[in-house]
Amino acid sequence: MQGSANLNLMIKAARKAGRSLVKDFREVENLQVSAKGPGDFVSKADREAERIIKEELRGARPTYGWLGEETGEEAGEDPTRRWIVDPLDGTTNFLHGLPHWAVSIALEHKGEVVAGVVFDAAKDELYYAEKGLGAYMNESRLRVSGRRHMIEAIFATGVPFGGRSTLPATLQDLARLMPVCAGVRRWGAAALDLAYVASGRYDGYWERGINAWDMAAGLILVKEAGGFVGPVREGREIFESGAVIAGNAELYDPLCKILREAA
Ligand code: LIP
Repeated sequence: MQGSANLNLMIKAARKAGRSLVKDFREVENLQVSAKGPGDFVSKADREAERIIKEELRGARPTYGWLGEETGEEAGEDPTRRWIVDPLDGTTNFLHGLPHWAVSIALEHKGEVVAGVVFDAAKDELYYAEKGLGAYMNESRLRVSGRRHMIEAIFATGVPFGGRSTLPATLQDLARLMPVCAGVRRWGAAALDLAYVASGRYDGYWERGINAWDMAAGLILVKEAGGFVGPVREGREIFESGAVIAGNAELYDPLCKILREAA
């Protein structure tokens, strides 16, 4: 795919941050056995990845706004464009030496995500999409799955941890969905859950209580791969409500029905 200059810039930044994280990830694997554990080290790795991305993106496009997990929100001279960045999605996996985490970078224009990059650096899988140009993983075009029956479908979600208020609703979702599908996975990285819906590995995904930076890039991957995305509660904004549903063309509606009834 011949992407725009902005997409190429995002890919360059994601690869650079990914290289730094892969180096740190090897160290984290060693630190598991230390008494102190890898907590502080991982926070540093996370912040360093955001610094690298910010330097690349803001260096090249100084007028764009910024929303990053580590450094928060900064308005830009151009109020119509902003980067939405999670330098390390799946931090808990990274911390525990589990190779399932990603760099996530999105570009929003006039409130709509127009380009997204999710880089799974540990597996060297680069997912990217641009509005109207399709979604890709490395060189291959992505399509959502063609499964039509809930009972054959695998869905992903995130189960809230650490006393988060969205836990009861998520448990209710699971109680309603699990008996009628082939399984639910909880792998701990929303950006990759969405990338896996885009690539047809999962048939759908939903999660409550997540942030714009966890999902922004993944949402355009799903849409450009022929899938659908929407809020858990009809009429709400996805980013503002922090609750999202994504699915292939056949199962998005039945999934929404189950989750919205539960809500
Ligand atoms: C995480 C998500 C994960 C979700 C967690 C958290 P982080 O992002 O990707 O799927 O369940 O609540 O938001 O904190 O690793 O960037």
